[in-house]
Amino acid sequence: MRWFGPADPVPLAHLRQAGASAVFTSLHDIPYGEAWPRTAVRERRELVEAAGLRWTAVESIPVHEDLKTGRGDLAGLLENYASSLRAVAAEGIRTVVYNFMPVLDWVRTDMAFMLPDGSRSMRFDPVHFAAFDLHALQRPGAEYDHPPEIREQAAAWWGTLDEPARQRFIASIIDVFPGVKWGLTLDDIRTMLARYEGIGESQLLAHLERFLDYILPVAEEVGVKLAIHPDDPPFPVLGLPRIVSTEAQLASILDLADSPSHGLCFCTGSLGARPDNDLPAMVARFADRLHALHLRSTTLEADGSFHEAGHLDGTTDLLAVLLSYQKSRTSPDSVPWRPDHGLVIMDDLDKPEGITPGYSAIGRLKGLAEIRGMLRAMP
Ligand code: CS2
Ligand code: MN
Repeated sequence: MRWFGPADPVPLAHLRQAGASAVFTSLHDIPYGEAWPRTAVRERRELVEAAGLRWTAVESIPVHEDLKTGRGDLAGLLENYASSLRAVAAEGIRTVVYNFMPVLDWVRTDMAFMLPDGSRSMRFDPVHFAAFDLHALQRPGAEYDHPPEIREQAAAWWGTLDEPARQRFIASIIDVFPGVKWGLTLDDIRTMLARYEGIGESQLLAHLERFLDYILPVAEEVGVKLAIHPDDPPFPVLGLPRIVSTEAQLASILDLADSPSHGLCFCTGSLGARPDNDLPAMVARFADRLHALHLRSTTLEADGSFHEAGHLDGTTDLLAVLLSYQKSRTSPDSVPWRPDHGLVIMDDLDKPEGITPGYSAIGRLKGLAEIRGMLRAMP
């Protein structure tokens, strides 16, 4: 299970009671780009172990924006990242998840989407996202990125929101980074976007390659496996380049380096939001390069929207993914996995403030139980 540290409203004891034996966690209080001191890693590890769990994967050591844009003190940032890797390795943690998504981590347009049974889910609607881009952010050139009929519907929908509703909607898009609250404003996002001026996919891929060239030798030396997390959603947003969304892109990334430390965090939730991603086939193709698994399902809607589904429901067939993985993997190394997100159900519905978006207690417990059941029953 994922744990957001001592400030997480879901305590370690509850994760253990839910059936978890280990956690994915991070030192969320350390600003992006700074080196992690080994003592801080050790204290966190001891906290996890005192609760009867293991710290099996670091999610994430975030990659600073300057490394993605290629501007700033790159040498210092690379060395800090390397020293964080040394610190976690010295404490016995061998898997590190990261992503290379420009500006934003994952994006949804509705954080409280009601399903027919009263559960709450998170949804992405291209019309609402266009409203954000065109009317809230007012990004120059945004009109070229949304088809005319979407633009029309976006304008109409934006017109139905009063000012407080607009502010709530904006906050739910720009300030949802895992485990931290930065209080970003629209102007901050505009500044961050401007740094990507002139950076297309090939440039971003080159920046990833520069990062890997420096970091992989260190990772190999200390025995850490890096796992890059896919883009969520897996298509370009806000005119930004995306390089971790499709099977072809995953293959290009793996081709950047032939290193046992270089692999993927296969997130079925993120990748499954694209109908052309054939997840059982992808898992078979990359089986020996998967260093972490995030398991979750998504329901694709007819109009291009999608929402997060229960782990056994939705468009993604998780059992087919797991069977394909089992059949194709030849490496004897075990891979850390976790349920990625969960619905908000039952008692959690009454505590909206106490839930980290995506990381409810009971909905994830249900997902974990379903996945453990599948694994136990698999041949
Ligand atoms: C996670 C990502 O909550 C989620 O969807 O899977 O936020 C993930 O932790 C990061 O992108 C990995 O760097
Ligand atoms: Mn994920």
